[in-house]
Amino acid sequence: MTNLKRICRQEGCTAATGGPCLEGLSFEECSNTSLVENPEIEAEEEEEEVPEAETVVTSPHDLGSSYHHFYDGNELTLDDAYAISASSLSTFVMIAGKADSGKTTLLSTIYEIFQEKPYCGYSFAGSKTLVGFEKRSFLSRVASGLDEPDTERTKPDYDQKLLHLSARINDLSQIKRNIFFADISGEVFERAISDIEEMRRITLIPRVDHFVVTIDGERLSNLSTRNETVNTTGLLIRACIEAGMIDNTMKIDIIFTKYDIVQSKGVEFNTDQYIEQTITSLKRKFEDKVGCIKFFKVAARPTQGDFEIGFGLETPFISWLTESPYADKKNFNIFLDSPDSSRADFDMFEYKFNKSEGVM
Ligand SMILES: Nc1nc2c(ncn2[C@@H]2O[C@H](COP(=O)(O)OP(=O)(O)OP(=O)(O)O)[C@@H](O)[C@H]2O)c(=O)[nH]1
Ligand SMILES: [Mg+2]
Repeated sequence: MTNLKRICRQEGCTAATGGPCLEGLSFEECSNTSLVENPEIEAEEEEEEVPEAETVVTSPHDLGSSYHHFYDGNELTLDDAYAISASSLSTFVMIAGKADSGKTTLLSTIYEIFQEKPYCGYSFAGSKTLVGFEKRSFLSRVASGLDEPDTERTKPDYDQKLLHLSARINDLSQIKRNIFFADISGEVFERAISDIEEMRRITLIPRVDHFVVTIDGERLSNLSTRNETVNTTGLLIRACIEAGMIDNTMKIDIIFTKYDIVQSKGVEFNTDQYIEQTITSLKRKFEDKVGCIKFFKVAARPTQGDFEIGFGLETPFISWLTESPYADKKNFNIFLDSPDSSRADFDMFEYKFNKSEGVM
């Protein structure tokens, strides 16, 4: 495109822009007119030459505030969980224990009960990980055609993915609460017991509000497996303490799972009495090394006797949902009292993160 334009120096004449010449002359004849360089066209041409910058999006967050992050329903990363936790009061729970001890079943049972009715005075208020829960629950469905309900084995990796649930108190007197569960394979914990470096790879442990350890009631109901089962649990807690993963602020819940089996097959071997001895022994060993240690007998998915689904799970669930040792700390009251209360949990997790990284 040419960059010359017509101009006319005669005041009031519009001939240069296509109007009539005041002198009645053609453009070539009139001495007031001339062709000069057109800076606008030059600028346009320069702009055209510059290739449009390519937008490289490496993260959804690069898209700015117009971007809406949609969760695919699978387990969450820590980053996702922190973002969600900033929206409401939140707690993080880790379920640890030997393989097959019933860890995943605890979580999928809570989810399944919530599908049908309010639980412990709370109603289901959503989940960002419905697919994650469904994957864990589908084997237990009657539709699966299995004689006995089962749960998919959790994959033995260190990729610490989280399941999420929101619940709101039935009278709506409080805002909804988030609860995040880390469901890690028992094989990972079994390896970590004998290898402190493996234990340190489970980096989520120091950041959780509740550290839950499952002890398999079925194995306690068998004379040949009960001692090894209790010893392994003690070793697991000790290994966490020695690796610096849990300290004297951590709330530990010990759950004796499959309590329906304890009350059927286990009766013959005084398994209830054995459980009481185990409680005394674990309290003696760890009470002064952790924030608090509590014990529960649970039949999350009973197959024996008259137990209802989720037997004994209410009390621990309510404490997981509502109690955060970090919220009790004085230095967090400033966040909780701040006008922007949504920051409270995020700041708590930042605190916990810094603490686990040794920054504080
Ligand atoms: N009878 C009975 N069986 C249960 C109960 N809870 C869990 N189970 C069964 O115990 C088996 C193992 O349960 P999971 O929840 O998969 O165990 P896990 O600890 O997650 O196992 P990993 O993922 O391999 O570490 C499954 O067949 C469950 O159906 C219970 O309360 N009663
Ligand atoms: Mg599992």
